Amino acid sequence: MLKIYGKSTSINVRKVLWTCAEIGLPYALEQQSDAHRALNPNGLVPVIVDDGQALWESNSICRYLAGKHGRTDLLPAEPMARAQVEKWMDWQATELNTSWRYAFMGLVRGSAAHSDAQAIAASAAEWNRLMTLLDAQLASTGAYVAGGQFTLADIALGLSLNRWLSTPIEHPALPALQAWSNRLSTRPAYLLHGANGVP
Ligand SMILES: N[C@@H](CCC(=O)N[C@@H](CS)C(=O)NCC(=O)O)C(=O)O
Repeated sequence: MLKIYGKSTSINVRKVLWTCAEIGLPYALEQQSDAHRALNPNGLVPVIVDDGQALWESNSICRYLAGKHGRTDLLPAEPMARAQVEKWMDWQATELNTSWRYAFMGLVRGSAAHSDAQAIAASAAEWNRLMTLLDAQLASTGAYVAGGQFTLADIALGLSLNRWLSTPIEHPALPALQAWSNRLSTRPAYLLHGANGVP
């Protein structure tokens, strides 16, 4: 059986758990330990072990699972359609994650190293700028992040959406983002692993 190392409350682990739920894939969730640290030189989770091979990086794991189980609805086979999904996943892991870190660590985690009010405000402003960019993309698709269908991009960014909504910053009114949030909330797997009260 697929083994997943990590906590069910960790945002990057939740991407993998949500993907498994969409696929209907059973798994065994394992505690973080020396075992996972031996498999991932970064010491981070998630790490999976499947058919005796280890893999880390949450977005790569989600792509692997969709590919292995033939879920071309979640990750299209056609190169350009696939790249459009991957593009938004990459954007989440790079541009978007970089924007929110300071504000989230200061406001939600209460980190003393992230308590500078100006830096929090700058981080929140950049986070909102990028969520506004995402809102424009959702307005243009009228449904999901990469087009008319739910894909892995909605999983990666759906967890970011939940974190944004859960962080006490000023949230601009973003109607397409709100409609997408409502659309995601009809999915049991989002309610279980995304909008479940954990930022
Ligand atoms: N780029 C990595 C980031 C992984 C990451 O930051 N994982 C966090 C949890 S969300 C972690 O392992 N933190 C240390 C810990 O929980 O011990 C990915 O997407 O998998």
